[in-house]
Amino acid sequence: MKRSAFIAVIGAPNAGKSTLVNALVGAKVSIVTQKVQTTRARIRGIAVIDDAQLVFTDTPGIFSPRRRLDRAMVAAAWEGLEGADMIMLVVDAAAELAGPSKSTADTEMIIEELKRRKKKATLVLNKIDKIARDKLLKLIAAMSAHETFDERLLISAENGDGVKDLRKYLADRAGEGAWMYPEDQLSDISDRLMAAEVTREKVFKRLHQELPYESTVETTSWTRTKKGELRIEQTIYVSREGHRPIVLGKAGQTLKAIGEASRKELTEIFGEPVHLFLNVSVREGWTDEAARYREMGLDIVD
Ligand SMILES: Nc1nc2c(ncn2[C@@H]2O[C@H](COP(=O)(O)OP(=O)(O)OP(=O)(O)O)[C@@H](O)[C@H]2O)c(=O)[nH]1
Ligand SMILES: [Mg+2]
Repeated sequence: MKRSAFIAVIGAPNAGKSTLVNALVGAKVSIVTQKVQTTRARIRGIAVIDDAQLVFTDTPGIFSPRRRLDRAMVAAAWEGLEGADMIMLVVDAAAELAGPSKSTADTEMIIEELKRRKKKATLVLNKIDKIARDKLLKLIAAMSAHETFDERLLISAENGDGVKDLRKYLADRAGEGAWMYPEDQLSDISDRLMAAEVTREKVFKRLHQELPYESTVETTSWTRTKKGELRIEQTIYVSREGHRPIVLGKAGQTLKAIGEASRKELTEIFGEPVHLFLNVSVREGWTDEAARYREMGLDIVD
């Protein structure tokens, strides 16, 4: 008899959810940046531990949404709980210890909502590499006051501390059930979306302020050259004319660097040479277009 479990991974923006899902899967399935609100839609990462298949749902960070795109992202995160056998709440332990902040307020709000929904969750205190041991114990004690948590685990998704134990803990709790994915499948996103996400990661890493949040990347063409090599075309949508020159950079240097970094990673991911062509398109109001949301795997929420 096989075992399986669906595990939702939720938390405030920047808590390290995507880093953790990648670590649990053992491959990069979800993009990671230093900026908040990197993940926009639900992405499944799949790991097999002996007879158990664990299907992790990485979700967008949960915060108080204002813009339309934010609302769609937060709704997608809460929908990640539907059908989940277990919930992991990932918390940036270093941020918690640093005192009240946007991050701690978001975490507090998520805990309240979990309580309201009568959901139990496993508390995963992340980024312990940034914290002294004695302070951690205090933090655990403080967080233990919440009856929402069935278990508390300390990890560093970045350096891998505690990740093996967490994986085992989850695998041990998986119930009997058929595997939902083929044994070697690592994620549920298409190659086209994965390619767009990788380029979006580079956009997030190289551009700042509101620009990353007002941009999106779509794969528009996926073909083979005469020699049979992979040729990918993508469009970076921005919402204002003034953003185009910023994405391009002086003499096109910024766009070139984004393309170069993305191409390099795509070559690794797909295991073959990739020819990548990037266009920049100004599309005022793309954040109100259903088609743009569909491409990202999101639904518009009013
Ligand atoms: N020091 C340290 N940094 C970490 C750890 N885990 C994640 N990070 C960093 O935290 C930042 C955010 O990581 P992500 O994995 O993108 O966080 P997220 O929760 O998916 O963020 P959103 O998708 O924006 O909600 C990145 O710069 C990571 O490198 C950790 O264990 N230790
Ligand atoms: Mg993320």
